[in-house]
Amino acid sequence: MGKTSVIIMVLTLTVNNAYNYYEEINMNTMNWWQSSVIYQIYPRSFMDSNNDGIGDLRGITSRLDYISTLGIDAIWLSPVYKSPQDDNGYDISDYMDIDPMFGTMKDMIELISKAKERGISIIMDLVLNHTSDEHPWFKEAKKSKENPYHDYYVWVDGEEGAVPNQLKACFGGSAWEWVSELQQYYLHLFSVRQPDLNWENPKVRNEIYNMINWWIDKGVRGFRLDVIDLIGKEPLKGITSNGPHLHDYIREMTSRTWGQKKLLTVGETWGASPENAKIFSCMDGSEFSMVFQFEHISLDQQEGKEKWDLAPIDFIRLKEVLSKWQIELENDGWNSLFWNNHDLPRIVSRWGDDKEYREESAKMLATIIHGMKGTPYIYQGEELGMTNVQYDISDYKDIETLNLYKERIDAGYSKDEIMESIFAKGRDNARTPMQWDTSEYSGFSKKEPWIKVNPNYPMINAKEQISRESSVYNYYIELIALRKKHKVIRFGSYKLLLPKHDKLFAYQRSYEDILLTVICNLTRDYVDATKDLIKNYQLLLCNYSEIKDEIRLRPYEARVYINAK
Ligand code: TEU
Ligand code: CA
Repeated sequence: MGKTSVIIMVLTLTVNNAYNYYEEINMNTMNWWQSSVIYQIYPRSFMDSNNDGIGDLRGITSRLDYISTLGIDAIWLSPVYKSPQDDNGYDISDYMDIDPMFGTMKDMIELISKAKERGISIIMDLVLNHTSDEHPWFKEAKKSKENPYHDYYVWVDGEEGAVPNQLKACFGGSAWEWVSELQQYYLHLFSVRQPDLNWENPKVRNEIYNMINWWIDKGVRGFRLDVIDLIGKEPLKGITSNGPHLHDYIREMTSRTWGQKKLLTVGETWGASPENAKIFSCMDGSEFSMVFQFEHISLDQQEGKEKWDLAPIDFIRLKEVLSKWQIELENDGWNSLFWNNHDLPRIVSRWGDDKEYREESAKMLATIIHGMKGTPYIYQGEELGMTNVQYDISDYKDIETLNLYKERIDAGYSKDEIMESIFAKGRDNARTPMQWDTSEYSGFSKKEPWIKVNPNYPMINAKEQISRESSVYNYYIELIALRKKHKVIRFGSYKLLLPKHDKLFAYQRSYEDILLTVICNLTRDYVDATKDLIKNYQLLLCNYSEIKDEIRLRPYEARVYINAK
């Protein structure tokens, strides 16, 4: 054992504050976020402290012990800035204030410091592609073409009714909105109430960098950057993601803000290829720590169509895609690892079995991700195996879902067909209140929440799972602890085993002389694993309580082996 590792070991034993611990590792071998596991919180659905039916900052602070027990290093908070909430906070009207719905700046500072006491960092969500239409910049910009803020947004002269081009907004309809007072259109790649910022304007960039530095000074330890691959857009040429100046803007932003500060930065990049992701997550620190790529997440939709156009998942493709990202970013760049976020359906309902084998399949899917190299993200409730919902259309709140419903009714789809898509892919699946216990409204609030609670909360809730050793929650604790314990999980190389097997996802990790093998049964069938995969190995983890048949995997069984030495 080298001197360095001795120092690190002593530090882990004696220093409770994870900050110092990671600083120490930093100097020697790696970045703190390469050994970290991140927990995403969607504040309006996590915990309501003042019983108005909406989750808030003090609610989060009150549940820090729950998060800390999981073994989490950092929390990514979806936006809590001042916002008219047209898109649940992804429409910001003041980047430097907290929305009263979520609390106050004092509550935010308290959350940062209470989290820090537990060695947990706070990662803020930065929405820099667009603002709310109620942002003072946009209110000014709309006043006249001469207004100093006019050029903060993207405007095109034109005639009413003749949009500049066919660009579509993500939430339906044209991406261009007419303002008759100015005889101009403005660009909105999302809702009409989310006008796109003009990144070509250096004043916009300056304002943004100042704001970011202001948050860094408040003690946040990183940022998730919303749809950041869109900021280099050239809409009149039809270019939205990966525009020609994208990397210039990101490098400038990095050097003017978090550059030398050892923060975790993760860009949301729906359009990233591995080649591009290597640039975004280049280890020289010139851009981000990592990006969220969505190739695996987009596999169950019809090619060239929208996410609502459902297609069955092809497990061989899933294995190919995840393996490609593991291998491509092995030496250059860094992967994020995730199944879920606030925009995605619950993974157990999506590619597991949320009925008979809910716990087994939730744990199996977790094992796939948590055995890989990268930084894992857990979305609130995933650690309980929370499931999708099927509500009446009048109970949905998400702007994307509601617009889709109208658009497809108008286009002649049947109601059943549309609801099938919403049940499978709607964003509200992820946004139902956190299920804490069996009391009314699942212990999330004492008042009726802003969105209905999933009716299965009496069965699926944190209180029950904390108390039961075999729960999904306790399995996540084990997975996180394994990552911390074994270098091979954090840094080992990756090799897909049985690439053509359509039921098993098996891979091997290796680091120095240590070999780790993960074998997961993706189906509800019994499957015989080939004997030699596990010869001379010892079992580290399994999602069933005991193994009677070494060779045969039960429905959704997951096993992690390490080579015996
Ligand atoms: O999401 C980007 C985005 O493109 C999503 O809207 C996604 O495409 C959609 O859910 C899939 O159809 C980010 C945020 O994560 C999302 O919550 C925001 O609504 C969006 O940006 C606009 O800020
Ligand atoms: Ca509240």
